[in-house]
This record gives sequence, structure tokens and C-alpha cells, in this order.
Amino acid sequence: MNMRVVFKSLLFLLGFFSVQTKGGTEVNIATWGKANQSTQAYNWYPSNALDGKNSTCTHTDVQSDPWWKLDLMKTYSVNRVTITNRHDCCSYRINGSEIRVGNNSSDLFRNPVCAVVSSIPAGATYSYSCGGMKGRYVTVNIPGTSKILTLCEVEVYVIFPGNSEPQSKCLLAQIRAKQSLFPRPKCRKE
Ligand SMILES: [Ca+2]
Repeated sequence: MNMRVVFKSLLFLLGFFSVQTKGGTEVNIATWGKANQSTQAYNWYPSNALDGKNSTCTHTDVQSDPWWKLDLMKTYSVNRVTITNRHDCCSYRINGSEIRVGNNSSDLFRNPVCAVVSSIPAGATYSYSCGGMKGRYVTVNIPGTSKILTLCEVEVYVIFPGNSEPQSKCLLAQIRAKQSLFPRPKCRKE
């Protein structure tokens, strides 16, 4: 057995055991969804929180109770949510924001709160456990008047198996690639 075969076998076993010990594979499915926000300032689109770049961010107007909403298209059990805060200024604006998970589309404030963000340092990414809360919509909102909501990245992690698997062959391949440490394909947004 040459070294290349030994190395490949080792990689396979590592992948196998990491899946076994965690009881599943945690996958960020945020980019499978569609984002929206209460208002928009400049060209800071709601999808800027899903493009994988910490330098691009969302931005609402100054308003009461601003929100950002991610429609995952299906109901999932959400394990955790991460938020990356703005790096260049105004990191305090995120303070007091609420992460919600639920199925109410029109009145997102009725969806239960997963976590309240006390603060996130400029440019940092913090993770918030949602313990399997079920919902199609993951939202971030800031209660109060004269608020601005800016999010530079949002990730939503769910565990497979334990959630309905996607129909897309490419997305399925992404999950399996993560389980086996093989290269992960890039999937086009559906
Ligand atoms: Ca971004």
C-alpha cells in the first residue's frame, strides 16, 4: 500500500468518525434561502448577508423595528445561527437585536426568539444556539425607534439527517461531500 492510498484512507476514516461522533453533519443552508429586509439604504442589499464576504453588508434606513428575513423555503430544525458584524464602523448598532425562528411569515415578531445579541465586536462572527427550533423563516430584528440593522454575514446551520434533504442533486452532493471530506461543489441558486 503506497503512501497516497494510506493518506486517502485516513481522510475517509476521519470523515466517517466526525459524522459518527456528532450524530450528523452540520450544514449552513442560509444560501439556499431568499433574503428580504424591512427597508434598504444605498445598495446594501438583503442578499449581501449571504454572499460569503464579510466586507459586504445589508443596511436598513433609520426606522422603528428594522428587520432582515431569510425564507428557507421549507421548515427546518435550526441548530444555530451565526452573525458577522460590520467591521468599519457602528458595531454597537447590532446590540439588542433578536434572532427569531418560526413559520409566521407576515408577522415575524410572533416567531419565538432564539437569542438576543448583547454585542458583537466590529468584524467578529458570533454563534447563537437555537437548539433545533423549527421554522421556515430566520429573522433578525432590532426592537425600538431610530434603529439601523446591518448584517455582513448570516449563516444558518441545520443537521442532516434530521431535516428534509433538498431535491437538488447539487445540494445533496454538497452535504455528502461535507460528510466525506471530498471537494464540495458550488451550487447555483435555484
Ligand atoms: Ca456579505
